[in-house]
Amino acid sequence: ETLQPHKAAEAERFIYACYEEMGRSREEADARMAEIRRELEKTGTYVHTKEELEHGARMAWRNSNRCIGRLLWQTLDVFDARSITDEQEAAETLFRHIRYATNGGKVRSAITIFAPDTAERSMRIWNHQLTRYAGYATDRGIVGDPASLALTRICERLGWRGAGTPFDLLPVVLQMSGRPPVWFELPEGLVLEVPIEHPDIPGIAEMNVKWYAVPFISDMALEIGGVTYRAAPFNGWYMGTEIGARNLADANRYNLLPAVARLMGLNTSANASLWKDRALVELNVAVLHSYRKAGVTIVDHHTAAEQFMTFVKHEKESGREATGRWSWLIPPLSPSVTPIWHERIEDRMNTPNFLYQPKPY
Ligand code: HEM
Ligand code: NRG
Repeated sequence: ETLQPHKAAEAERFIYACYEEMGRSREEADARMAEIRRELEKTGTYVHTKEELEHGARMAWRNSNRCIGRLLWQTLDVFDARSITDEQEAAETLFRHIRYATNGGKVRSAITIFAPDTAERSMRIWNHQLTRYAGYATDRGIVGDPASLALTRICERLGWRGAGTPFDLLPVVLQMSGRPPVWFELPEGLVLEVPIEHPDIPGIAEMNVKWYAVPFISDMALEIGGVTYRAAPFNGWYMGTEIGARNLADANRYNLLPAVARLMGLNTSANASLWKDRALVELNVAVLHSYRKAGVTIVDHHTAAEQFMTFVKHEKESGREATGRWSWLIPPLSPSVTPIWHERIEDRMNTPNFLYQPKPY
């Protein structure tokens, strides 16, 4: 096995850090490393214990430099799905995760971890998120989420047909190694959605815009101690600006700022009227108001930024230095009004972590 020296080194760095954080003795870590070395020699890989998997996933969240929500890294619930080799069972496991995390709106952070790429059979999830809206190119322009154009076409080639509304939930597409991809429609009623309305601009509700309650990132690889889990979908809850300042506002997404500005009676012909800025604020007010009214967990960017500063402080107190990518941590609305704007933070990559991986399609 040519990968073994690298893998042993990665395993060693993870095991000693993990066991120390879990309050295990040096002897326990030594014994575990000896066992891992024997397993590596015999099989070329090694299998994490449940607690290594659980703490490793939490460390990966803690090390996610682009994430502002890391204060709560220790609260991540970890579901072990490493024994699943069947698409149907995998789909049901994903639906269970969605139901557990959504929790009627009181969102719980969770991750489901499928077999690593070293397993006899491993899986890839083709979707970027478990729940996302389809995007269709029509003669009258794009309907739905332009970010989903490519995956939507692929789903259609696989035989899926959406209703053609701007908010059709895509099916989940799963591929086991050595097999063709299989798609599963999300069960009716599984995905909680929030109609967007504004506390005092009635026209906003009439736009009939909605968003799903919970983001489930499903295309990143989870790397723990030299082992790569390519299907490890995770979720927390939304920060309002992700929806109000990006998904609904970006010109190449739902592009709602001109419509909101018109509802507000703003002069959209003069940049200097700041119509985009004013519409952006009200759209974000609407998102936070709507999620709150629907009883769905969401955090505003000011609170999230304060929580992030607390995370940085806790890390220092724990003898670690928080790392982060400033350009992602500052929110896309009023960034200089949050404490992160005035902070210096090092963008160093620690492991365990979540990594981008090549698209399977
Ligand atoms: C990125 C907030 C939970 C891992 C982000 C971003 C935000 C955010 C605002 C930037 C997204 C963007 O600009 O597209 C939160 C909040 C959470 C939370 C409010 C509430 C609990 C989690 C959890 C994990 C996680 C549970 C993993 C276990 C990540 C990763 C990224 C990220 C890996 C980078 C994604 C990418 O590069 O596209 N988070 N997060 N976050 N978060 Fe969190
Ligand atoms: N901006 C994306 C979601 C990225 C991850 N954000 C989180 N993650 N909040 C969007 O759908 O708008 N999380 O695990 O909670």
